[in-house]
Amino acid sequence: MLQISYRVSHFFGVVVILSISSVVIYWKSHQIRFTYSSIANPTRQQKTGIPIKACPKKSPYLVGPFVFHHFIGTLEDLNNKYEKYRPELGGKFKPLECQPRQKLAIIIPYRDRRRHLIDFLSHMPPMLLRQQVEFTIFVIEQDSPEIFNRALMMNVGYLEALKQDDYSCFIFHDVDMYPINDYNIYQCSTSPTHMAVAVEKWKFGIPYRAYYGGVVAYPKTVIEKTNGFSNLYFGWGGEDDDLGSRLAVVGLKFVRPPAVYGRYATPVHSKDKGNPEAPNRFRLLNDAKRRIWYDGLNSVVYNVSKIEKKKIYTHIHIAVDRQKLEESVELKKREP
Ligand code: UD2
Ligand code: MN
Repeated sequence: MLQISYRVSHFFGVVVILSISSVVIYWKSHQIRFTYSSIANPTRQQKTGIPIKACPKKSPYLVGPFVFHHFIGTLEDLNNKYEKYRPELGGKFKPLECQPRQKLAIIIPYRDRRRHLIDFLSHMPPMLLRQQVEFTIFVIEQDSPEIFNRALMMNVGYLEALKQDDYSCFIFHDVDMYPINDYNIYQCSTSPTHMAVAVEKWKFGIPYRAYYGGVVAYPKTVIEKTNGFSNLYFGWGGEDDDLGSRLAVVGLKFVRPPAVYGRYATPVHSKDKGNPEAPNRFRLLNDAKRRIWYDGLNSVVYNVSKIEKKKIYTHIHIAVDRQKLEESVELKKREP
């Protein structure tokens, strides 16, 4: 990409300076600079200080299908791999060649999946940079010993990310799902989007039509409308269907990318010890539509035990008191 800039110079002769990335012409009191930059060396444009244009609607760097590989190495190796993209502390990545259109927070409900997390952190940034997206990955880890609660970690991730920056788009993401086509763009439209439509563990399909698990993208406005997500699904299952019910209550429909784009690799894994099937999930689902007004962002309670701003992502540790949380939801329900 070629950029041209002009400024007044204190030098009065005629000089032409050539370098690999730029040509600078000094003529009388004028300085004209022609700069060439490419995504392969994204730091150049930052140094020039030239104001950059809005990113195009479609990134020129997309490659279509690509393969998921396990990463052999440590988090430290990944830090080095991404140094050239100069993420801000906490892992805020920005395309350096243009001004992104949205600020994306990727929220990962998490506990004790280090191998999956390293694979995620290895796999995602290159794709997101090709998509010219500004993004931060937030890993929201629920402290032990309470039973894992995925949707609760989604609420917490949303609230905590907004304390860090004014994100406009939120993608809630399983740590063990890896997109394998970069035309599946990690941005929000005005509608909520279910992105995982061709999932390897279901032979690159979905288990049922209304399925809403794995990866969903919500603009901030939609999360406000649905009062976030339910706080009450402790254990595996049900919470994804609950998300779908909330949308119906506020009169919204989710959209999906075409199946050729919404493809995800999903490594086989066993069930986690701290996440047994939620025994009350069918009962909760039965009144999901009524609970939306009092079970969500307006009744969530939690404590942040630690925030770690790592080089390439932000790791937030959360302590949950189930009894307090359930009481808070109950109190909200009784409010006139
Ligand atoms: C399915 C859904 C998932 C969710 C879940 C039911 C797919 C592809 N995914 O996933 O979206 O609805 O069923 O709750 O259909 N996690 C941890 N540590 C734990 C437990 C869970 O990090 O101890 C996180 C992690 O991000 C994981 C996600 O929660 O990817 C979903 O849990 P899972 O992978 O055990 O459930 P799975 O694969 O059946
Ligand atoms: Mn899984």
